Parts: sequence; C-alpha cells; structure tokens
Amino acid sequence: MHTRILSLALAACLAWACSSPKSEQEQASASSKPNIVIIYLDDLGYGDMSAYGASQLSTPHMDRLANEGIRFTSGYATSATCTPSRYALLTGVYPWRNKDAKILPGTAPLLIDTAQMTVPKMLKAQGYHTGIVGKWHLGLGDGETDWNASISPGPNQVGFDYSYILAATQDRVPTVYIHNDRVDKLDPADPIQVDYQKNFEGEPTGKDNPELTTMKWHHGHNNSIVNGIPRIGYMKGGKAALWNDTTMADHFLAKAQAFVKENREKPFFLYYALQQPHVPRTPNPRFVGKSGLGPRGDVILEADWAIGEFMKTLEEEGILENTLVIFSSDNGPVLNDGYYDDAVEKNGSHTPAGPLRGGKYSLLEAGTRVPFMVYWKGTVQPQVSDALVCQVDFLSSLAALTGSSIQGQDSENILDAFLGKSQTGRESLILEATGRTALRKGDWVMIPPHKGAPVLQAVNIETGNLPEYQLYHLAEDLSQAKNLAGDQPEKLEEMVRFYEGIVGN
Ligand code: NG6
Ligand code: CA
Repeated sequence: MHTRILSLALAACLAWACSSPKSEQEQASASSKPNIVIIYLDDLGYGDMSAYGASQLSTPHMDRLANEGIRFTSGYATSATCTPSRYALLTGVYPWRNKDAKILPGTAPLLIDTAQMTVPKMLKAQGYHTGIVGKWHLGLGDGETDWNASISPGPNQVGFDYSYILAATQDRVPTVYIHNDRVDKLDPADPIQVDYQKNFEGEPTGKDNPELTTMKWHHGHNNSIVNGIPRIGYMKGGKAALWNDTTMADHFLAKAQAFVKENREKPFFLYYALQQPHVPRTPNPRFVGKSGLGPRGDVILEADWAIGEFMKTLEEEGILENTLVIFSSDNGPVLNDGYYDDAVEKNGSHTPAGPLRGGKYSLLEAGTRVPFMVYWKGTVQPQVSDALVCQVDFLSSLAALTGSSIQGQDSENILDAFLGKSQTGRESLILEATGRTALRKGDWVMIPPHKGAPVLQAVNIETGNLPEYQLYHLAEDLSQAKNLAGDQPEKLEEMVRFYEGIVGN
C-alpha cells in the first residue's frame, strides 16, 4: 500500500516537473539558460492546426503549445521554401543575400560557411549542448561527397554537437539517415552512390518502371525508386541503410527523446525538424485514414502525436518548466507537390492556408506566414500576439536570452515579443519566394513587379508575380483581395523606397 502511494507520488512528481527546492543561484542560472527546443515542421500551413482555425483537423498537442503559450498571428519564415528559411533560422541572415540559398539537391555542398555565426554555435559558447534531429536540407560536404566516408562539413561543423538527419528532403536521395558525419547502418560491402545528373546502369526509375512504384509521380519525382516511391535524384546501393518511410516519425522522435534524456542535466539546444507534411506523405499505418483528409491530413496527425510524445518526455524528465519551446514551419502549404496522393481529392473543405492567399512558393502571405508559437511553462503567459516576428530573429533574441552579445546581420533582438512581454516585434521584414522579394512593414505588404507566371500550374498556387506593383493593407484585408497600389500612391512610394533601401533596386 505504502509503496504504491509512494510510487504514485513519484510518478506524479516525474510527470509534473516536481523537484527539490532549488537554491537562489540555481534558479537564476536556470532562468537565463533554459533548455531551448525548436520544433520545426515542413510545409505546415497557417490554417493546418486547429488552434489556428482548422475545423477539419484536430491537432491537440500542437494546440497545447498555442493555447498555453503565445500564439503569434504574424509569425513568419523568411521564405516560401525550405532551404532559404532554414538558412535564415540558423544564421540570422536573410537568404536572398546568398545566391545559393535556394531549394538544394541532395548532393549540394554545405550552404552555411563554417566561419559563419549560427544559433547552435552561439548557444554552444554559452554552455549549451547542441543537437539537431530531422530534416537538414542545407547541403553537406564540399560538393564531391563520398557517402561512404566522412560526410563533412555538415551540421557538426556549424555548431551542432550531435546530429541525426536526413540530408535534403524525404523525396530526394540519398534516402538514408546520417548520424554525425556517417550514413547510419551502412554496410561497407554495399556502398552508396548518388547522382543528380544521370542514372546508374540498369537501375529502375519512376519514369521507366511505373510498375515498380506504389506511389505515382505527378510532376518531377521520377528518378530512383526507393520503397516503391519514385524520388528526385539517382541512387544505388546502401540497401541496409535505406530508411523506412513509414517509421520516420517514430525514428526521429526516438532520437529527439534520447537526446533530451541524455542531456537533461545540462542546458541543451535541440532543433527537432520533423518531415511532415512534406511529400512523400507516408503516415505510419497507425495514422492511415485517421484524418479523413488523406495522407496529408494523416501525417499532420502523426506529427501532432510525435510532438505530444516529445512534450511528455520533457515532463517526465522533470525539465518542462526549464525548457523554452518554439514551434514553427519552414514555409506555407501545398496540396499536390508532385505525387498522386489524394491531397487535393480528399482535402474537402479544409483550408491549409487559413484565410491567407497563396501557398508554398508564393510571395503572397500564405507562402511565409506560418504557425508560430512560443511555450515556456510557468514563464511565458498564455496569450495571442500580433507582433511581427520572424525565424531570422532567433539568433539575436536567443543570444539576448542566454547572455550572449551576438547579433545576426538581419536578426533583431525581439526577445520581449518572443516571451510575451511586449506586443511589438520587428518594424519590417523582407519576404522571399524562389528568389523574389517583397516588403512587409507595419500592417502593409508591398510586392514589386516580378517576372514569372502568376500561377504555378503544377501545384495550383498563386505566386504573387505580377508585372505591376501590389500593395495590400493586411489589417483590413488579410486575404490580399484588394491591390491598393493605384489608390495609395504615397504609401506605395514610401514602401518602395524603404524596400529599395534594404534590397537595392
Ligand atoms: C521542388 C519539388 C517539390 C519539393 C520542393 C522542395 C519537383 C517538381 N518539386 O522542386 O516536390 O521537393 O522542391 O520543398 O521536383 S521544400 O519544402 O524542401 O522547399
Ligand atoms: Ca518545406
């Protein structure tokens, strides 16, 4: 009886971060050096969470971060695609300053200069143990990578003590996990070869061997076939190391949990970059059919579950109240991104972009405005914040939090907005989509004339490209229905001048 009560008390204690009283000194150091976790989704749209208004999908674990933390309504990735957003998140530099910061093939060299400041480097200098689990997509090696030897430079050369990653995207080769600088589970007798230009003699492809595929390609995605899924790029060998698509969420979750458990005694930084709901959407059988919206909805529920399990680990380890959790997504949503996976057919009345116009690849709001939450139990007060915040601000803001004086080139210290002490974030932000830029300033957005199609037909998304200026007043017109460029010449002029002062002309 006694033992049972004791063990119940112990369990409750473990679950709810109960610990022995801390000395004043311990408390002070705990508050300035909390653990920091960035949970980063891939292509999750502004309207893909119930806390952001989705009624067809229920995302209770993500919602908990939103409802018990700060839910930002104007939180942005810098970019409408993955690589540039991730570059800005880690370096505090606008990606359009780097001509190579665009969607990278799996064989691209490391995009971040190893001499460059990064969030993990800065935190390491402040005494943090740093780790990344999940999607990288910032290039690896020097461009001549031998996937059978040390793959370097990579995350471990730009500030991460520990890395367990997928190199590029789930739809790109190599389809293997990389643990620090080595392909995990690689059999040296079966070396891996990767090429983005030409196929390897005799290897089947999605284009020539549709009978070998279980998921059909719609556009692109017709090179090497792995696990029945045709991918971008060619690959041969490495059979024992190939990942299992349907256990990827479990696999990354287990690595993220292990990292937390191993480092619970020290301040740690974990960048947990989930692969959902990017294509190919491969929910574990446990989630198949759960959303009623097809695989895209199912993998969002899978990600939600994984986040719930991860948060449970922070609770069970007794460190929830000493962990700042930031949640966001690298770009806006897309339904058909290259496979026939029923994303369009089963979407029903779900609105992945919420009230916003555009989507992934777009300069319109849905390209870059994403779910964005900050959760810190006991420290951050639950609230909704309209402050303009961006992932590029993590470097300077987290530096301020942890006592570092480092400032990123384009990264603003808006720590008070991130902690909910102020409703004022940035004054302005340059948005980027596939190399084109626009300005958000105050409640206004100005998109300069851009060449290129106004609609990407394959994915059915408006790009924001028009031959004339666009000016939108978001406070009154969140869905960017009315171009005020003609009606408001003075406002337009002010915005253009400000934009050219930053980007040039
Ligand atoms: C595009 C792919 C798309 C996706 C995207 C990168 C084609 C036709 N389309 O080129 O499927 O992989 O790149 O997405 O290949 S991101 O979220 O990583 O930026
Ligand atoms: Ca993405």
